[in-house]
Amino acid sequence: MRVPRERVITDLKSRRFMLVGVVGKPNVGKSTFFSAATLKDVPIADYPFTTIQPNVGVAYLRTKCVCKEMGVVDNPHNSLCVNGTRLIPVKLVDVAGLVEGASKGKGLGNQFLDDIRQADALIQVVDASGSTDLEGRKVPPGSHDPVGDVSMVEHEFDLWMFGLLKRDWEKATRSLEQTGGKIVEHLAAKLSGLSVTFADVEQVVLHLHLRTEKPTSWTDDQLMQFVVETRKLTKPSLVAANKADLPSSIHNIDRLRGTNREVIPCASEAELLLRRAAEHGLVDYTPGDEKFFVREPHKLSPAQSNALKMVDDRVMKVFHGTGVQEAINKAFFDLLSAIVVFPVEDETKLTDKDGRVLPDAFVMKGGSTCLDLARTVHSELAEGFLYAIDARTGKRLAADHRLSNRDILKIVSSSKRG
Ligand SMILES: Nc1nc2c(ncn2[C@@H]2O[C@H](COP(=O)(O)OP(=O)(O)OP(=O)(O)O)[C@@H](O)[C@H]2O)c(=O)[nH]1
Ligand SMILES: [Mg+2]
Repeated sequence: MRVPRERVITDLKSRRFMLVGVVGKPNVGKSTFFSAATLKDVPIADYPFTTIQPNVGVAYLRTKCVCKEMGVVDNPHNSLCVNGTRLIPVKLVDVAGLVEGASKGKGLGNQFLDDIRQADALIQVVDASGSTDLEGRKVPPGSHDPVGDVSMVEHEFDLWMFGLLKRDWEKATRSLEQTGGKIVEHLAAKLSGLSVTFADVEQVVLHLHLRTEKPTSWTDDQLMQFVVETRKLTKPSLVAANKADLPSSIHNIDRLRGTNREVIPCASEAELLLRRAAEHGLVDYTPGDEKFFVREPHKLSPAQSNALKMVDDRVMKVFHGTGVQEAINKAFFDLLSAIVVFPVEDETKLTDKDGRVLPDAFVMKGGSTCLDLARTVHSELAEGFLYAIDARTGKRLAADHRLSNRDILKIVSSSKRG
């Protein structure tokens, strides 16, 4: 099927949308993953530091639509529905590669780290085939061990956050103790640009039993522990074990799994090829499918035929998918406990004001409330919020009612848009 190229999210800077960052050392396939997921043309090349400025784009979350359950034929507006599978826009950012020493300015230095400050979760792309060294230079496949790459990237992130806090640590903590200031507030203010909240800091400090009344006593090790736990909490990540189509990857994928991280075998180049072939009507393929179908084999050139056969033999038959969509879905649904909610204006017909059936699907953070949904739809709806109606049960729900995955809701508001 064809996923349209037009942008369904126009306001990419809006914080209404969760953001997932695609990170990793140079030359592992981050931009290929990003391009496959967003169909945005971005520079891809087999040398390090191809990407310098971040690329932001729209990918899709794949989930079962509610149309079949509700017995309706839908007419989506902000998303797509393909035979009962909803594809909902989400935001992805592809950034420059990170090398050891980046936190001290090596490679492109802190630029990369700045670009993922706002990310809610990270997909760390790894060259599982071991055909790039620690700095992303080409080496014979299988000659580099990718296991260490994962911890290198995490450690650089930690060193950067540590440096941010350490810069004025002595002075700031002394002054807090003298004036009765709160260390949790200080840390939250320092890290607010990284989407770290007061509640996040409080949780980590409590968990580590750090002495809040005497921050001058914290050792560097304790501050580093704080940083590590804060990263894990606020930038949860998974590993996309990329270049899985290369034979040397198989063994490394198991070894990466041995590090107790969520690891998804990935073949970004294969996904890009399938998405482009689908766009040109050559194959039937919806992102996340386990198989693809060639429409008219006789119309393919020998090169196209060979490329598709390779994808089938080395990727689809081995891994049952390219892993790109799975990584995106897992980042949102597992790491961020995201839910999908369907707002409607008429809770009996499941339509919007233009009569479109199940027009919108929104991806929201787990734990979001009816009022959060109103805010997501429109700020005016939230200002005049009265109650919501559950389209399945007809029940009224209060502002603080927590939403469930696949809820279909009408927001009743005193504002004009209600
Ligand atoms: N075999 C194989 N090669 C891939 C795959 N994905 C990417 N590549 C190749 O890896 C090289 C690097 O790809 P990029 O997407 O530019 O990598 P990057 O991580 O964005 O690189 P920087 O921007 O330089 O950090 C290119 O030659 C890609 O064609 C894959 O799934 N399989
Ligand atoms: Mg790149």
